[in-house]
Amino acid sequence: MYRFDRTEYDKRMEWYKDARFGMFIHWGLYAIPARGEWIRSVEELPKEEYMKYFREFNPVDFDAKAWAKAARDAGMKYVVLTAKHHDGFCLFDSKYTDFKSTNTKCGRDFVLEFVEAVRGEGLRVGLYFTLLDWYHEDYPHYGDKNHPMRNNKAYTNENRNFDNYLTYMHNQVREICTNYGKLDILWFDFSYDDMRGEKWRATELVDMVRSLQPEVIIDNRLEVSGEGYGSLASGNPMPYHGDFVSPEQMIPPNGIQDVNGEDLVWESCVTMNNNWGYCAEDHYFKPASMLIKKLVECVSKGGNMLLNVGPDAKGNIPIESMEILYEIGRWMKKNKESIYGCSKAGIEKPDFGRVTRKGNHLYFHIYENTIGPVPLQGFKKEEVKGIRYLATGAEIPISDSWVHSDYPDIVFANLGPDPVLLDAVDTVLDVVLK
Ligand code: H79
Repeated sequence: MYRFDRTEYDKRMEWYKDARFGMFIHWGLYAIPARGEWIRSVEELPKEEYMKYFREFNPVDFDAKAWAKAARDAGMKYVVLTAKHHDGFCLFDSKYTDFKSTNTKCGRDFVLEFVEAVRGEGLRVGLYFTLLDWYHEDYPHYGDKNHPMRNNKAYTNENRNFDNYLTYMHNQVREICTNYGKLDILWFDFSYDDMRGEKWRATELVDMVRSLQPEVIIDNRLEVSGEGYGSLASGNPMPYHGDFVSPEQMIPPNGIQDVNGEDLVWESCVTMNNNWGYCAEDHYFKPASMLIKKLVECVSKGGNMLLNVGPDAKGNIPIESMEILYEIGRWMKKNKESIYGCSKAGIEKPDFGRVTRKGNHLYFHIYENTIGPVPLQGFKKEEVKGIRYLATGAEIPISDSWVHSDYPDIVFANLGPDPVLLDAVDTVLDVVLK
């Protein structure tokens, strides 16, 4: 019988809840055609056609240290790399397949280089591993009738032995949990239709993972991927319950709670443009200021943000992404205290922005000008020890400018000559309570 150990759980989740901000990296053969990571399925490419990218793959600029440094400079605390995506191509030296990076021209184990570089920057390291496999002969290609993988001409084998596939998949998970040192996160993707839970032999899989990596944090996609939050939320945790909920390309409107209304741990994974894998034509990047706001939104709702980059075929993170990371990093250097270790403020979201909280610090993120002094609501005037600009430590004096004759109970911050420009993110007030 499985018993959920709350103490153990809280202990292993501690660093992760404090971290709040991580980098997702989608990278593989699909960087060469440069039309996103779903290309083989969406364009129904037969195996032979996709193999051309396997023969060509030679990311001469690959530099795991550069990726890790970009993440650290952006203020991210952990990095998750696609060890294997749905196309089945392994960025690690699996002994169970030939379809791996060590068998390409470059002959490198990118997962090995990655984990070492990420740890070298003092960051936590995670591996993404998909449960699907479009390369393996025994993977049953599926889908509801509207799904592009239904009757996909690229996958024609009929005599599949799914158990065979599961053994293969479990063997590979054992490899990544054995050969690459301590992993902080295992990010499984994804369950669908009736392919969930024990269909993946999930209890056995998680037992194995935990025996090899006792402290690893696992997402909830062995159970669910967007169809509800999983069994931890339902109050009846299965042995393979996820450690965190994994909303994709969305930020939950009210954070995420279990059946008893208790806050759950969650992480929104988000792309910078509209693709996970490198897409040469997709220049529709969100501005850095918007992504900073989204990060603050996640934290203010008690969650993490995992922000994606899709390096190109040579191994470079796209210049647009580097610029965004740089901008976010500049902001994080000044304002990280309002992110790390922070969570919900427990007060109503103000019109002009959002609030995060850590202990007796309320961090007011002010995104737009109010007319006149900014009303800071959600606490009493008598409770305030002081107000500072988070970035500089400059005092916002406790003075008459706080008092508005019509609203004697509300604290107003007089930002004086520093206007908050439209779309600005750099006015963060640190309200210290007694
Ligand atoms: O790895 C990223 C995605 O490739 C993966 N999860 C994130 C983290 C993912 N796999 N499946 N899904 C997400 C959901 C299915 C999306 C699809 Fe489609 C909609 C598949 C087909 C239609 C988007 C549009 C992808 C291809 C076409």
